[in-house]
Amino acid sequence: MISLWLSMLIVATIGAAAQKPVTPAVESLPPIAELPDPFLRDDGTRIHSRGAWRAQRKTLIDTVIRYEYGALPPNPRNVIGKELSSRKLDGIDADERVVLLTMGPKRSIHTHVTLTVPRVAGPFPTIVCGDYIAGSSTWKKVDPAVVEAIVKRGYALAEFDRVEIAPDSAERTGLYAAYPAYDGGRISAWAWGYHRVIDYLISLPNVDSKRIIVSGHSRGGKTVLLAGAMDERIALTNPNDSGCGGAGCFRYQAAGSEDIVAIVNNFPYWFQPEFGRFIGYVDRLPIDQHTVKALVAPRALLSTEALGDLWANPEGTQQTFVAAREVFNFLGVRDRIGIVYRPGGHEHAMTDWLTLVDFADARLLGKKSARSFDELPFPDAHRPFSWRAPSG
Ligand code: GTR
Repeated sequence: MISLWLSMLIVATIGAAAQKPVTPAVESLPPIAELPDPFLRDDGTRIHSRGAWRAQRKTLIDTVIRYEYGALPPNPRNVIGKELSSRKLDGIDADERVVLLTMGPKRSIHTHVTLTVPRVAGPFPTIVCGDYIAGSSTWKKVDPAVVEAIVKRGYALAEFDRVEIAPDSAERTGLYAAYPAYDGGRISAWAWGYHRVIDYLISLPNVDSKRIIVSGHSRGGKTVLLAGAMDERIALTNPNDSGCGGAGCFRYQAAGSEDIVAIVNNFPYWFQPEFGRFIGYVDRLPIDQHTVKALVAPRALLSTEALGDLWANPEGTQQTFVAAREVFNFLGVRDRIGIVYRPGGHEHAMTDWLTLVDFADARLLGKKSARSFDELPFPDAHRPFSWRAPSG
C-alpha cells in the first residue's frame, strides 16, 4: 500500500516537473484590456524617476521571457572564428570574408558569417543580419546592390545563418542538441545567435563595437527585436516587417493581420512551450509588444514597415510605437525610436536598408538629417492605452 502510494507520488512529482508550468493559470491572471503600462511595478505602484527604469526594465525582461519567448541559453564565452575565405568583391570597394564561428558546449554549435567591410580605414558601424540561410530560396544573401549601398555609406555588414544556430522547426538540432534541457523558443535561440556573432565581431579591430546594428526581416525581425531588447551592446535595433511576436501588437489586431491563434498554430516552437495558453486570453498577457520595444531604450530602435503587408499588422505596429515612445520620452531620448512606412508588401527592400542607414547616420553618427522618422500613417486619435509617461 505504502509502495503504491509512494510510486503514485513519484509519478505525480515527475509529471509536474516535466510539465514545468511557466504560465500556471492564465485564466487567473488579471485581464488588462489596454496595452499594459510599462511604468507599473509588480507591487502596483508606478516608477517616477529615470533612475528607477533600470530595475523596472529588468523586471519587464523577466516577464517577457517568462510569458512569451522563453529564456536564452547561457553565454558560453567561447566563440571562436576561423576564416574560410577572403576576397576583394568585384566592382565594390570592399573585402568579403567568410568565417566559421563555433561555440557552446564542446563548441558543437556553429554558424557561417559573411563579413563585408569597406576598403578604407575603419572601424565601421556594423550591421548584423541573421537572414542568410544556406540553400534557402527565400532567405538569401543581401542583394549585391544593397551591399554596395551599405558599404559606400561607410558601414560593414555581417550576415549569418540563424538556422545553423537552431532549426526553424520543432527538431532539436543545433543549439537544442547542445543544451538538451533547453526549452526556450526559436526566437530566443536565434537572438542568442545574434549575441554570439556580436561576441566575435567586437573582437575585430575594424568593427566599431559601440555602433553595432541588428537588422532582420519578418521572423528574423522578431528575432532582432528580442536580441536588441536583451543586449545593451546593440546600439540600434531594426526589425523589418516583423509583425506578430515582433513589432506588431497582440491586443490591437487590424483586419487581415496575423494573431496569436495563427502564429501559435503554425509556429508553436518560436515561443516558450506554453505561450499557446494565451489563445483566447491575450488580455491576460502582462506585456504586449510595446513592452519589448521599450526594453531597447535608451538605445535606438527603428522599425521599418510596409503599408501593404497587412499580415504584419502595420496599424498595430504604429500602436506599439506610440506606446513605447512614452518610455523613450521618459528617458529623454524621444528621437531614438523611429518607425518608417513604405508602400508595398512583405520584403526586406532596398529602401528599408537605406532608411536604416539614414537613421543610423542621424542617431548613431550625429549627422544632420532633414528626414523625419516618425510620420504616422494611421489616425493617432484612438490609442489603445490611457497611461502616459510619469512626469518625473
Ligand atoms: C509567416 C508568419 C509571419 C512571418 C513570416 C516570415 O508565415 O506567419 O509571422 O514571420 O512568416 O517570417 O516570413
